[in-house]
Amino acid sequence: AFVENLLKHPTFLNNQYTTKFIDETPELFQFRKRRDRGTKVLTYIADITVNGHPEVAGRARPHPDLKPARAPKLRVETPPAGTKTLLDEKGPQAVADWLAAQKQVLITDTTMRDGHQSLLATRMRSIDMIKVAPAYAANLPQLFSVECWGGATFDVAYRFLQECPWQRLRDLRKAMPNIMTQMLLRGANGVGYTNYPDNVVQFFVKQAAETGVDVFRVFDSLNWVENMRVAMDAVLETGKVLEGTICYTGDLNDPARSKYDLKYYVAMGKELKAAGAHILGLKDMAGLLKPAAAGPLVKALKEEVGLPVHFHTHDTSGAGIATIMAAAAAGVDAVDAAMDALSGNTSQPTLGSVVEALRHTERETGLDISAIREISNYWEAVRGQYAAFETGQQAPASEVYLHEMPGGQFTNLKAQARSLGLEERWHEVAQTYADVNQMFGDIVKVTPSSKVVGDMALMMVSQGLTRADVENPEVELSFPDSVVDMMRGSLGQPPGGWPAAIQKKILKGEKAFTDRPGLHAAPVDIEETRAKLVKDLEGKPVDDEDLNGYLMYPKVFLDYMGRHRTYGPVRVLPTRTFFYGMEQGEEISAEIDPGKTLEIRLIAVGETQDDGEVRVFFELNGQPRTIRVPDRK
Ligand code: BTN
Ligand code: 3PY
Ligand code: ZN
Repeated sequence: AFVENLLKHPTFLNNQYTTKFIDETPELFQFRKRRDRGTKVLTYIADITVNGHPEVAGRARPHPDLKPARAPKLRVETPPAGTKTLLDEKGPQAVADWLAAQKQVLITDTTMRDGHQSLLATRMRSIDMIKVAPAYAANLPQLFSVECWGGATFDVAYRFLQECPWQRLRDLRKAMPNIMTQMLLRGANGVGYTNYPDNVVQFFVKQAAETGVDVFRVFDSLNWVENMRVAMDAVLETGKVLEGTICYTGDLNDPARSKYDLKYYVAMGKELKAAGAHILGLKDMAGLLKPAAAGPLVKALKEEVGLPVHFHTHDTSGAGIATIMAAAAAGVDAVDAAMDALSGNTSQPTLGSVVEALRHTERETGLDISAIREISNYWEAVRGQYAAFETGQQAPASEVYLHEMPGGQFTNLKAQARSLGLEERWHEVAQTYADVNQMFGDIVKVTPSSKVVGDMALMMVSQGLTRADVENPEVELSFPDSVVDMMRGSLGQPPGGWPAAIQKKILKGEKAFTDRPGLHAAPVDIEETRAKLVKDLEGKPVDDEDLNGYLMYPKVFLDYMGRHRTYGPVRVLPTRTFFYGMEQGEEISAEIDPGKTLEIRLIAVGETQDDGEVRVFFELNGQPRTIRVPDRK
């Protein structure tokens, strides 16, 4: 519907005309194009100033005294050699061998991916990352990697931030030439929520490597290695680092949760090694690995699998650093942490505190704590801009050991519960989530399987159903689509398969499959899809990055392109302007091309006219400009 409205929109019609004009008048190209983008960006600012941004309506506002975020000074002119230098010179196996040989614990900074995904609903904009990236390269060159791509950031960039995720990756890669970038890849689910055809996953991985990903952390939402192979093989083909990943769930030291025991994890680790993984990822997406279990687990994986181990956790319970210390004592090679200002609670443990906790021990990290503080201070000011997306989570909670929700899902599900009017019944949702997990056979819960469990839990709480009701063959129920699809086999197989009785009830006679979902999806004709997309975009050329965006998220991508046509490159706007527009007399600058700046001043906002439009008066690089936008309030 958005695209339909857009097609009828006067601004769009106007822009369409302009585009044709440009195409047919090549000598005007440079000049027209620049002016045109300026008008588009002014249209966006005018629209937000008049109508507000729907995403922040009714939410907390940034503190009025909030200082602009200033990136720290670079301590050296040329970034010193780092892990990326090693990867480029000697390849991924050399990186893994080097990692295994280090005495210090290596650190991955997750601030630009999981940090804001878990604390700010993934809403951090590229401009806030790119500004500080050179400080990482210059001042923290000893980092193992910077996790800055994948997971939920891909679709959120298009969907809510009106920016291209590929451009973010390219810009970050360029700004940190010496440190490896890292992404989270959901195996056959790519960066989406369903299983994609094999060749879509292959095409995506190839492009991600080309645009700038160095380390691929590949996992499967049911820990089914069979379903990870296509993605893992594709990574191996690129010559980048393959971090084959085990998702941790349950409680290793609890005899009552014996499904996921040491033997299980070691066997999976061996499968991943045999599949070609350079590094073994241990992904504790909910923060369930307790300190007393971390030692034995890391030790067993190191000794019996023989790959360097990279540990990822969430601090939801507050016990994250204790677990990291236990893992470090047991010989873990690398750990994830988030910069202090975006750490803790559902995010990663606190990077500076991990560094301090390990100082003066055998496993001291070698990172400069004052450089960390400066970068964290930058993030503190950035975080303030995103007040609208804060979740209000005040304290860590041991309740995570009950529900086992991943850090990235927790706040999301809470928001969903709120929108269904179930906010007051959150603890019931948590208990029901745990019940659903048991009903489904005690599964790994991580995107997308975690979403399925969440959907089922919300349905049960909102309809007042207990686990016994759901399991009762006498009670007729209609299940969420995602639940039916998972039981059908579309996300793959959990260890031991699905519990037969509940699967039968959910599928209502439909047959399930137990082989790899990729075998049920015909390959996509990539060039045919490109041709169709070019047509849908009225002749605009479609490169492989755009095509990959479309293949992962057709509707989200097209909506993004439609808005891009009207509003232009809004990624260049400061975050406050992007979400709140401008105030009368305010002046901002936005770098629209390297070295080319738009100086924008808002002069005044007119009254709403009889035709429902508002005129907004600007100065753009000193020239008066009037923009009309509809008053939608
Ligand atoms: C969204 O899709 O909700 C977020 C992206 C921005 C949408 C723009 S903001 C200005 C204009 N007004 C709206 O209601 N949507 C567009
Ligand atoms: C994601 O898949 O986005 C995750 O963060 C899983 O933990
Ligand atoms: Zn995580």
